[in-house]
Amino acid sequence: MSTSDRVELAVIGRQRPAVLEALGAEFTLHQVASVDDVAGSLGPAAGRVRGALSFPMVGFSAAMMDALPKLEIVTLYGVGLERTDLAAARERGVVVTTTPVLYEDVADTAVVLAMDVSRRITSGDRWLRAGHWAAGGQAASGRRFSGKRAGILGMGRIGRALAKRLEAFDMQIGYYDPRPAPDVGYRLYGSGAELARESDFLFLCAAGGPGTRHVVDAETLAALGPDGVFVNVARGWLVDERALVDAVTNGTIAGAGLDVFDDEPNVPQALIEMENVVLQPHMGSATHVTRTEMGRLVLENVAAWSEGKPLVTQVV
Ligand code: 8YV
Repeated sequence: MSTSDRVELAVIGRQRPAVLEALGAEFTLHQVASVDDVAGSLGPAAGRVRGALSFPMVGFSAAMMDALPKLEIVTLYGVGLERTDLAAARERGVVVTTTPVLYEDVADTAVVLAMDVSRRITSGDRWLRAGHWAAGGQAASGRRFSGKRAGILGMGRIGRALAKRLEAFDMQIGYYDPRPAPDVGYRLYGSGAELARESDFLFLCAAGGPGTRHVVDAETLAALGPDGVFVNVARGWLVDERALVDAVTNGTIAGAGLDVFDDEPNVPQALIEMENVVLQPHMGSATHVTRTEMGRLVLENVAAWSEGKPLVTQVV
């Protein structure tokens, strides 16, 4: 195939170098400089691009699809679909794929954050490094994790993987999900606030689709109470972040473990300065094995599409 016959793909964001290298051997890749102006970013290539790589946090809007009239496939490096217009994709005959191999790692991250906050691991580390132990200080005790009451908001694949782990810690598990999951056998509560009232640890694992903004609000945090720990491995906008800042500052809740934020990568300064909060830069799925698998799925889906074979992990 001559260079001019090569299929052209648009690349959104900083995709995995190994994925770009593998695709670059076969396809012509165009990095999109601005997702707000895909057509302007790509110039005449916009009319030739037939596939695109994106991330869930950017997604793929109808306007982005309109900028690429020959688009046939969007591959997302991740699983969140909230910023990808699936209806618009269906209308245009564009297929969308994700990388559904990250649930176990995200569940692990939720456990780590909850244990870190309750057993003061990161703050103890900071305290030791600052020389307080060597200077004769007495580190503060933490809160027990095992055997406590865990509330899971969102009993999807991450929620289920998390529950399995929490059972091993002898936790009493309850959940809230607008779509009940009778097969799990855990107690279903009528609302997030009701669940929070009966929980020592409240885990947010829900998908961030339409109508989910601020599902954890001041009322839910107040219901969790001054001994409660809140963990978010889902999406930042599911929580009223201002109410969360107030809750950890005022002792309305005991602490929080947060992997996601409302306006990533910007994290409220108040959270950064708080001792009873553990922060992660959206790393829930970031293990070598999972990220490699995610990259492999992107490549396999693009290869299947270009060869006219069934896609590996198609959602639309
Ligand atoms: C990924 C995510 O880490 O899958 C998702 O929806 O938010 C994360 O697991 C992210 O897509 C990679 O940047």
